[in-house]
Amino acid sequence: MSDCIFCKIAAGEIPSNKVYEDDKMVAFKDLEPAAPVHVLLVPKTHADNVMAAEPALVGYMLGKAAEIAEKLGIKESGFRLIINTGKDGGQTVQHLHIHLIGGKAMGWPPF
Ligand code: DGP
Repeated sequence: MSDCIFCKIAAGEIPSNKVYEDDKMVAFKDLEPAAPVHVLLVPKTHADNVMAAEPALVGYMLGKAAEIAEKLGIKESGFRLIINTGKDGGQTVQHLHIHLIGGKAMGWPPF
């Protein structure tokens, strides 16, 4: 989508702090980190949200999240994966993204 910020980041048209990239997805540091480690996993093909994305792609990204967590040094201590979806889910960018958050102990429930 031409006016989608995450499409532009994924295509390298807007700079970001990338920590991972392959032919299907990128992962880059969140602009407003909620924890010492906070990256966003974003598919290169546009999908408005998790419901609009191919399930196989979502599964692929989840597998990569574990790999990226290891690369970022939070595999042993633990981490959280979040997919905000829709208005009540708190989604502000309408392009599927998985938050990978860690580097501190987190509570539950998160709201
Ligand atoms: P969500 O609320 O789940 O839609 O989260 C969107 C996240 O995207 C939010 O934590 C801030 C982040 N974000 C928004 N715009 C940019 C940007 O241009 N660059 C980066 N790195 N992160 C962004």
